[in-house]
Amino acid sequence: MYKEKLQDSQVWKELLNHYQENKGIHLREMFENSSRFNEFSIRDESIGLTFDYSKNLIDSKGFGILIELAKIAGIKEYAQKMFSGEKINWTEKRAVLHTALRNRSNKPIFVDGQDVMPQINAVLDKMKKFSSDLRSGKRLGATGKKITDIVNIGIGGSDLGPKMVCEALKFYADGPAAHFASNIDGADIYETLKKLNAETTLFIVASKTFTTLETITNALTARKWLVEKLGEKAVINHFAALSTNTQKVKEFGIDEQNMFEFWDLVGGRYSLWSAIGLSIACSLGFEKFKELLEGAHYIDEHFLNTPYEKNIPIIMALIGLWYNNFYKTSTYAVLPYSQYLHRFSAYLQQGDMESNGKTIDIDGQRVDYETGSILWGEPGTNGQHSFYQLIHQGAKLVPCDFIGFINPPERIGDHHEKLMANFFAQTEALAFGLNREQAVENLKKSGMPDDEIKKLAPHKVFEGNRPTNSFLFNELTPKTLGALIALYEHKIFAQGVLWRINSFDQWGVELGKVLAGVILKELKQESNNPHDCSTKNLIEIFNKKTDSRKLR
Ligand code: G6Q
Repeated sequence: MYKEKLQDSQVWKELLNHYQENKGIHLREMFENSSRFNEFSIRDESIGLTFDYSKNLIDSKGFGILIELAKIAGIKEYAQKMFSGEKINWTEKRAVLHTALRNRSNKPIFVDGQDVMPQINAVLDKMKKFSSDLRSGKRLGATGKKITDIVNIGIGGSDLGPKMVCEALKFYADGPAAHFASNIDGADIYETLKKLNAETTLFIVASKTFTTLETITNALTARKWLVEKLGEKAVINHFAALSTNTQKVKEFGIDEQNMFEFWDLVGGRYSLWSAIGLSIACSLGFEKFKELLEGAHYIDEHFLNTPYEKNIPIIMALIGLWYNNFYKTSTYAVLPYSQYLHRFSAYLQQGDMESNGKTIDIDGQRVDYETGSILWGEPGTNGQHSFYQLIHQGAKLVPCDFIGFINPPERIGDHHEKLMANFFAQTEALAFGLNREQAVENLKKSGMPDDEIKKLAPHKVFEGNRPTNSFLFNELTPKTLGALIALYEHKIFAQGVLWRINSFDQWGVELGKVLAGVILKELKQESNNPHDCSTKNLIEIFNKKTDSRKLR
């Protein structure tokens, strides 16, 4: 499917030469060109976004070669294949159609000769009815009370997306309160249930396969809790399922009326646009959920139709590759200057690292170049008071994405100006730093004696030249959030094409699902413990302790 190995291409060699020749150039020098912002930023009025990538270690020539690389990789051709339903997930022989879920144009998309849009629209209609009935009180609990709380029970792709979105758009939430239980640690569901009243709670069991150990264990615990309080008959009113597995859903006792289907053409980490988004629709209302889809669809069109040179996800992908493969950075940070986005980096961690944390290429060969980066981050300004130290003065280069909003959903005093003053100050300081003369000057002003200044000055120097992207949106709305998520999804896709890997399988995660099952039997002492001496001893120590545990 993918073209030649780019790393053997002439363009790659040109990039390498360009890197060798220019790696010493400081952003201070690059910014002597006062039109640099105009050259390296994109303003999209329709979605209300300024994407400023001028504070990167890239000049016009380097950018041109990177764009050439993207063209010879054929990113847009492969995007077309994805959007039109070709089975680009080659290890699982599946189409990759999260874009169909938000295909607001409703143009037919065919997989194996069948248009997938009617089934997608049918589920959206069902979600609309279910969520409005729940919110209006038309659909009640078993004892006739209105549902005030929903609990999404799922993990990984069936948890991180809806949880992140419900948190990000909490400001707009006017429906039942949304809770999330994911961890198999009993503490998660225990602490969730503790706060709830069975009569007014609806459980949404979100599992594509409906076999995931964590989810089924949590769902069974919730079911037991509900049955103890309201009796077996109440299950039908208090449980819904989001799944591809009708049989297993029925076995659990969930009414088919309350089952929302999705399909193998949707990967878990790309599924918040599907039935997996039901908790979003219940909490915010279906109209807001639709706006989220619209924002993503807008970016889908941008990705498909905008020339490479102005294509935001492609530029994001190329900048990421530039640092990952040439500067050999191993991580990048995503730093939202919005408390509402406090789960955004955790969400993206799965999107990026599960998609591109691969080493086998399309030819079945182990790659001899770097692939997926490690993504991490916390909302600003909290991060500033902890790990920013390393970003400013550490020995490692950590490229960062700063995400901010011009208007807050609600003005509270001058909080927002103070927040955004930090955003701008940080990106400026990271780029331009503080040289020795400036550091000495500052210390002199504080009245410090010269001999002390001499000792302290090196510690006060900031080298700068630390790259950042800035994403400045007008405001945080369902539409802009949808757009933001889709930008990263397509960035990840584009990097997968550049690295010639399959961004849409997850064999590493599948392994985890099998491993624990084997040891669980040993913890229950139903089978022998044939492990290495470390694992063996740990299991034995654990098993001895179990006897004295107080079981709930
Ligand atoms: C996502 C992964 C993974 C998956 C979870 C939950 O792309 O496949 O995170 O979403 O393992 O799986 P189920 O939805 O099948 O329970």
